[in-house]
Amino acid sequence: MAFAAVDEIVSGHPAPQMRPLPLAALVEGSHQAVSHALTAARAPFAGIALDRTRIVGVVNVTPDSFSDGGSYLTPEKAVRLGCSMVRAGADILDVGGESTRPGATTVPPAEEIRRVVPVIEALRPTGAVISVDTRNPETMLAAADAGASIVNDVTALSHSPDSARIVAETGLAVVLMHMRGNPQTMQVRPYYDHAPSEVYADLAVAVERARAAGIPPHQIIVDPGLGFGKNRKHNLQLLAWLPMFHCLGHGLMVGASRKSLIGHLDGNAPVSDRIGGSLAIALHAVCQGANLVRVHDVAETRQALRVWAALGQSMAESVVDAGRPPS
Ligand code: PT1
Repeated sequence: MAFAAVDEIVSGHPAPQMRPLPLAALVEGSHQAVSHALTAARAPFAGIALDRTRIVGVVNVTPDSFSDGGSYLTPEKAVRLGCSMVRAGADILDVGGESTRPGATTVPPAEEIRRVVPVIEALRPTGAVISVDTRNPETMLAAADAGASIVNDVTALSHSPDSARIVAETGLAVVLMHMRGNPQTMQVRPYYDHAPSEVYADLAVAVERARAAGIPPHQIIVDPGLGFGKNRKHNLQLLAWLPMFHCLGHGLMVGASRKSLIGHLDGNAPVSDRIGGSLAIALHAVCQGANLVRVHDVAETRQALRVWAALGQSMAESVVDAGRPPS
């Protein structure tokens, strides 16, 4: 992955200003810290090399999950789904026992543990890296014991004062996702002066909290949290400003799969008809350097990413060919 150009962002009202920055300016004093954060190679995350975009498959063990109407509630079905995702090319399986989609109801940690632990244990032999989608420290601990190596927390470790310590002590890697509000109320008139700058600032605070708790920097991934306290304009703005998030100096995850954002852009298409839009956003995220894409449709995403990578390779070779004298 490479950058072709860099813009400098200067805070301002109503929106920050962008101005093109000569690449040479990146090595100068005042830009050095941010340019290092932007360009330093990302170390492996939970043992996974981030040399290309990796696929995170969503395994819901919830009766009210938005995308599959709860058909994966039973552990057996969830395990079967997870195994098929591994065969289809998922690098990570994200197992969740509490839906966080807009309007979802909360699940007590004991019930959440009852749902996710057997599934994590059963998925371990597949060799996939397991992530647990939870905001509860009790569940993080139980999942770590069961074999998970990543915590994906939609509250960016802010739900409990114990979370960051538990992640640090267990040696789990973590995804810090941005949410404004909580799943019950977050979609009630979300407001930002400029969503990308505010989400960026909130994530910087979350990263600082995680680092202060002793979580190693390379074990921290950030995620702007599409659909979590954001309307259609905010979501699209975040997607347009994705590259800025690399300046946090951490790997970047994007999750847009089957979300209502896609319905809003395509005549209220129902959840079952959002694969095309999901792939379009996944490819956009890849082009903006996303390290992880969180998806339901692993086989389709894998194919799109492979074809896209081959096209990118061929484009690069064509440029080289064009610059060479005819032989
Ligand atoms: C996500 C994510 C997640 N999304 C991470 N974890 C969900 N790291 C759960 C809608 O508008 O993007 N990143 N865990 C699912 N959440 C939603 C949100 C589902 C909004 C649907 C919508 O339809």
